[in-house]
Parts: sequence; structure tokens; C-alpha cells
Amino acid sequence: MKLWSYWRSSCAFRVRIALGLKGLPFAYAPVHLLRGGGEQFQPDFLALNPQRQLPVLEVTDGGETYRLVQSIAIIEYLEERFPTPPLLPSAARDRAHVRALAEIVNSGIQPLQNTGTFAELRKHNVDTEGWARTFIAKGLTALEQHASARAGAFLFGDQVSLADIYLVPQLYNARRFACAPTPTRRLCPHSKPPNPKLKSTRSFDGRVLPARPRRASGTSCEPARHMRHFEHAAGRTAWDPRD
Ligand SMILES: N[C@@H](CCC(=O)N[C@@H](CS)C(=O)NCC(=O)O)C(=O)O
Repeated sequence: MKLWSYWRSSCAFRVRIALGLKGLPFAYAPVHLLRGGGEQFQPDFLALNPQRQLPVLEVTDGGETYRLVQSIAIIEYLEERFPTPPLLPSAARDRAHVRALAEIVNSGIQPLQNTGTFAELRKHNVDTEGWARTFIAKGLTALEQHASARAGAFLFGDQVSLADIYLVPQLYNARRFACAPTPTRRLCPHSKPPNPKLKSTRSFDGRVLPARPRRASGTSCEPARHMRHFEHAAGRTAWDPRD
């Protein structure tokens, strides 16, 4: 398999995590989304994906080679073809729940803070980082509320699922845009600031927090553990070449 990816693409990050969790090796084809106006706009990339977005996964299946696009379609394909370990629960209603959690990120947050969206917003002099913080905060707050009743060690129960695969790259983006949840929130309490160079950061509800918020005593730090788990699963050297 071959993955066209960019180290900071959260959508490609999802696929890297799924490949990592399923133990599937892949070749890495870097596409720099910013350099020279964006390599996704070069003619050879158009042939790969007319939407000019990452990720693209090339697979050979039944003796033929295909290129798949859209992270959700790619991950569901991997799930069907390589079912172990499962990324979806066995009961239909539980699968619907997990897919809904993933979709809060997939359609409710990420498209609003994508590179292409920012490029358009800048034409209208919009403060893109403030815009991103607004939608990330709203989306992650909804995700947390929706997940809370059935969450365990992971977003759904005690097994990693599609929902976590969508959450973790979005948390990376939250840190990138200095949208730090309050340290007491269960979903992603930070023990570190999103960016050590920042003097302050913002909570979900817009409050300015000191750069190094103290974790409230007794607060669990499960998502931080999740991040380490996923970084390990995704294989840092395979996905972070920073070409
Ligand atoms: N729904 C798509 C979204 C793909 C997407 O937005 N990819 C971003 C990177 S995370 C991209 O390629 N942006 C470049 C651009 O919009 O110019 C998916 O989940 O794969």
C-alpha cells in the first residue's frame, strides 16, 4: 500500500493511525500542502484526487490497483479487508454511535479549519485562528457530551475505535490553534500547553489560561495516554518526515 500524506494533515493522520493499529506496512508519498502554493495543486496530483486533498491510499486488491480517497472510506475499507483488530463494535447501534462520534470531527470540525477553507477566509480578512478555535471548541464540547455516557478508557468503552482515530488528530489541531480544553475536562485535559512558545492558551469556553496550566489534582489524564498510544501505533518515523 502507498499513502499520499502530509505530516500535518489530520485526515492523513487518521489513516496512518488505522494502518498502524492494524499493523499494515505502507510506503509514504509526501505531498507538502503549503510549499510553492501547495503541491496538491500540481497537475500530477490532480490525477490522483480531483478534489486535490489528502489522504490518498493506493491498494492492490483482486489483482488490480486502486486509489482510495476520503479518510472515512479508506478506513472502512481497511476495516472490511483487514478486520483484526476491529475498529468498530459488533452491535449495529454501537457502530452507529461510534460512527456518529467520528462524524462530529469529520464533517463538523475539520472542514471548517482546513487549509483550503483558511485560504478562502483570508480573502475576507477573517481571523482564521480565532475561527478555528470557535469551531474546534464547539465540536469537541459536543463530542465530549455525546461520548460521555458510554466512554470508558477510550471514547467508546475500553477498546480503541474509529472514534478515537478521529479524535486524536483533532486534538493535535486543537493544540496547534491554541484551543486547549480546560485541565479538568475529561476528554483532553492538558498537562502541557499546546505550544511551548505560547505565553497563554484558551480553554474551550474562551478563557485565557496560563501557558502551563496545572492539572487539577485527582483528574485523570487518559487522553494524554491515548496520544502516546496512537503516536506509537502510527509509527512516528513513518509519518513525520517533515519533508
Ligand atoms: N473529508 C476528507 C477531507 C480531506 C481534507 O480536508 N484534507 C486536507 C488535509 S487534512 C487537505 O488535503 N487540504 C488541502 C486543501 O484543502 O487544499 C477526508 O476525511 O479525507
